[in-house]
Amino acid sequence: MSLSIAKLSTGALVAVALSFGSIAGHAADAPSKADLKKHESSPGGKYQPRMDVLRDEKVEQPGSTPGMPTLSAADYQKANQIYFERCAGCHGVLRKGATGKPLTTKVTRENGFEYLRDFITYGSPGGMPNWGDGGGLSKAQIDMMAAYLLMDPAQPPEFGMKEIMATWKVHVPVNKRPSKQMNKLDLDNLFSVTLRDTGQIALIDGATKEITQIIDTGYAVHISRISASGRYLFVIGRDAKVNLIDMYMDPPTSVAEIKVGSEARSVETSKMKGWEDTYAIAGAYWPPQFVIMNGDDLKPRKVVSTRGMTVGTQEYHPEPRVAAIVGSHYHPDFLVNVKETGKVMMVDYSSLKALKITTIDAARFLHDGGFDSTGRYFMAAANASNIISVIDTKRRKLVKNITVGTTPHPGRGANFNHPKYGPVWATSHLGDETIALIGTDPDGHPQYAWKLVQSLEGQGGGSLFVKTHPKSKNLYVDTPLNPEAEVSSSIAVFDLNDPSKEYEVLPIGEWSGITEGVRRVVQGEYNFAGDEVWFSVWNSASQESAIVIVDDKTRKLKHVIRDKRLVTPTGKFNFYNTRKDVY
Ligand code: DHE
Repeated sequence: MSLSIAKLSTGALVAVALSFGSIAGHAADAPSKADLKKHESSPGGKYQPRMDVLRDEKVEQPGSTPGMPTLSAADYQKANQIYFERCAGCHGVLRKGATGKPLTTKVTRENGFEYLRDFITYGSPGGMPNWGDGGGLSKAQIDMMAAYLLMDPAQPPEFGMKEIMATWKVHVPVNKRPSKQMNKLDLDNLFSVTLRDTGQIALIDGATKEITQIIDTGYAVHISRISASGRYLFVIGRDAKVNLIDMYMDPPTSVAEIKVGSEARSVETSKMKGWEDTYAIAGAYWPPQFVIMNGDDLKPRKVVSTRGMTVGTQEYHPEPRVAAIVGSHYHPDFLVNVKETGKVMMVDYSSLKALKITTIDAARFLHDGGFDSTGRYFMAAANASNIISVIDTKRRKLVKNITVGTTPHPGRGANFNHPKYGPVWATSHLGDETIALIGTDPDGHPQYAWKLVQSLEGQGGGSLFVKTHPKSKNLYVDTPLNPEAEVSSSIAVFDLNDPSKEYEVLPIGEWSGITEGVRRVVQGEYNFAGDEVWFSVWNSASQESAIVIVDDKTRKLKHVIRDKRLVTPTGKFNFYNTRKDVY
């Protein structure tokens, strides 16, 4: 096919003379049907970031390049939407590569239209899913995407202080707020529950199990974090909107909001002694940056870009996303996981005017993570590198990169005292059935510290979260992204007196009483007392979902919360456990 076509539209493409001879050449490299199926259904494949918010932002269409196709304005926007929704998570917003390969014009133009079209259609054994052949895109859409990739990449807008300020709203100023708690809520045993698809959170009382309030937050709301004093609840949406909710008001009220970018996933608050509630921080996927704000009204104070060099090969990365952020208990530091460069930025917030950042080389593709039981060591999962990086927050140093199973995904992980190895921290994996236990006690058990001391075998891959509690003898492992319905709707529970003992399966989906939908069971969360563990039964927005509560001692069903306001509940954040890093 000659690419010297001035303008292609979805319809027009069909009329373009395509050279099927060369396609046949590529088709010989196409993976087998069995492989295609594998890519479609792999848990890792399902769990890639979607830039759903950026997708809807209008971007300027790049000018045409001689010899290269160009799309009509309408098709360009359509292609752009598909790219942000389905491709940018792996290949990067600017197409410079992330966990997926770069798709710069240098690469795409070298390969040409037909190659791209085949590649998109069939995928590759390297992990790219097949988008054709029932993989989600029509032939016309694939042609459009092949042409789109030959054009210069779209450049979504930056979001600097001016844009951030323009979104900042204080609904109730600090001096108009109460000085003590005016409601009767038990703030230690309250849960903030993500209602993903309605862009809301539900506050649920731990004792009565009643929804006390629904609060509007950002789009496809992601996580909640609680300030060190327990007064403020921070919630972040995928649209990078942060809501600050004052839990002293009656009823609790969103007193301020702000947008820190176009796409985001993480928010945290200052936890160091003497700095409680002083600052909040939110990290963005786009633009690649984090923003430090006042803890009581979200006034933005400092915007810091994360663009820079990768660990190892030290190549420039133009869009390293901010993943998990934790607040240090040893220094006035935020620890910011920068995904694509593989660096943990320890941001000393004691002086915002002379910001000191200790940049630690960890491993590429940092995602989630949490503290060990002492709160000193940050265990960060570099998921696509199969590594847990251990950072000593006291000495501001990397302790070790530990290789675990395929695609670790701990959430914040789980800490317990192992009968043989002493204190350990656990993570499960998206890509295999194992649960990795890492020794975390360099003083009491130096021979096991920072080693993968045991690998338990769970129900299967597709796990996202593990959970236990200092008072519990159980370790719960979810598998919401496992392709088997029976596995994704149940939980494996291990006995911590003897972790090598066969796990028990709790049929949480069945216990919910809901019979429709996939009933994905996700993210265990303990109550304040540590004697109940709550699981979400996550169905699509048009179906019923629930929260199932298990009695931790007996592992028996204790209660089911079914309420029509409980739409797509996913993350649950007990106020006490979240603020004190109990997990
Ligand atoms: Fe999450 C935490 C990113 C999909 C539920 N998720 C996180 C964190 C990041 C992240 C960076 C850590 C925040 C922190 O600690 O500061 N999540 C992403 C993605 O990029 C991804 C893969 C795709 C996307 O486009 O967002 C993604 N996450 C999901 C889901 O599909 C889940 C299961 C359901 C949902 O609500 O969207 C989900 N993520 C969660 C939860 C946490 C989380 C419940 C907090 C766990 C905790 O215990 O702290």
